[in-house]
Amino acid sequence: MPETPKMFSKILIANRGEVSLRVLRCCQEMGIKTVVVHSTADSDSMPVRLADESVCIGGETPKESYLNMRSIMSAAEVTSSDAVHPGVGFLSENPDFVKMTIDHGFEFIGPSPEHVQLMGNKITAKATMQGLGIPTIPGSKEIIDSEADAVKQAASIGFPILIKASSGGGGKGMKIAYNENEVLQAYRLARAEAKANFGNDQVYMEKYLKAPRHIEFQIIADKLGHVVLLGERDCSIQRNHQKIWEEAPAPAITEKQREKVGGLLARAIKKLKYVGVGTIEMLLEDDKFYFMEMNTRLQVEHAITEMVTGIDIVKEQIRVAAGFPLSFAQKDVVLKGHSIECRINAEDPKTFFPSPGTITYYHPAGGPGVRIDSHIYSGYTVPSYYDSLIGKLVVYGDTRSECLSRVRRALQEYVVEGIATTIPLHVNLTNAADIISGKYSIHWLANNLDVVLGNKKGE
Ligand code: MV4
Repeated sequence: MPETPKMFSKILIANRGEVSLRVLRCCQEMGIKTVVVHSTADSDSMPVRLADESVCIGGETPKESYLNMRSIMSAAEVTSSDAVHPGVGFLSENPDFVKMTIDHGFEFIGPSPEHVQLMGNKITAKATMQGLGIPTIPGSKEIIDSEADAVKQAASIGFPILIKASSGGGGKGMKIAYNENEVLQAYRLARAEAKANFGNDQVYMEKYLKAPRHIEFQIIADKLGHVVLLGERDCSIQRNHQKIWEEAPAPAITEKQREKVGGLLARAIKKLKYVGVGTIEMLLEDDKFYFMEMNTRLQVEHAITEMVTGIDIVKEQIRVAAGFPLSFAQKDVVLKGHSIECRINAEDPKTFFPSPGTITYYHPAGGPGVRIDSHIYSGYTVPSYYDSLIGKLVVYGDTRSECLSRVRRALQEYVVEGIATTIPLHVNLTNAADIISGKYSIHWLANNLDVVLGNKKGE
């Protein structure tokens, strides 16, 4: 007999910035006590101020603090926490951290270490999903471990080809070859880069899709075997693999496509006995979907899915980790309206250089359909040690057009002084013809920098 689940009394949040605050707010609403761990650079952060307890776990660099597993375990132990929420980035997809958390007697708010490991290896992830009937990009079945094999496989796949690192993600260790003369160099470079970045030089090969869209499906699964799809997001507007602007639902797909692909994915996830929130990243080209990667954590852009489903994804994530069933079934999930997220980064909007420093004045936008998830405040100093995300402007509208108008209006209201931010870049995006029409691929931003930098009107 399964035990009756018991909600956590205290959760340790092993992260920082806006996501730490997002999880903290959820815990407070659920009546769960919070422990926020922080580096010496984050002692005066908003999540630290709002938490029931906080523990300094190390120095400014991520390695000393947010990646310091032992220090985080000690903090969980001395505060008698029940569970650890890893947030996004840092240790959230590290199977050793998941194992360590469980071995110390805490619940990990996320999937099993086996699932995290399976999806962390892109070759095993792809083979698994293919075995479950998910379409994948044509390519090598296995690791390519010789130059002769690289040449042979490339010829059989057909050019252009893309070589990817098995431990990759984020685009590191990816090399394109447009013809047979480029294969060997691409292969050598991909292996060297993979080795340098991940300490693992295993690579594989795929047909290179020239201008796909990045569409990701949000799923959530409980320990009783229920799997529910929460629709999808288009995250094609990105720069150097950093997402900048995301939309839900994806403007380029039909209800029929959503149901077909979404159904396939939900059934695959159920067969895998996956538990927790997850995102299945797909590429869409010429009306065909292909599996790319699965992220086994909460994502920054989860909020736009919350806006169009009315579901608190973090709350459900915590509930399923504690062993409760999902509080809704697939038939209860109805996508309504449209949502857009603008990532507000502490970056120069023309050079994209980081712009840390003190915020001298802060006035967040408000009004109908506007949600801002941000840890910043007037007088806050953005440290230089971490990624540059300082907030998310998350907007809802009954239609995509109303949503866009609200994004434009909210950006006019939003004031952050003392540091440079990407707010002006988003203003230009909202006025670009291809953004207004919703016709863009993963290369749109790189190909339209003159529009985004305000040097050219987007019409
Ligand atoms: C691809 C691709 C085209 N063809 N695979 C980027 C990072 C990693 N997650 C996989 N990525 C890609 N894989 C094939 N066979 C293009 C990309 C890609 C990309 C994907 C999604 C969002 C932005 C991107 C930017 C550049 C390349």
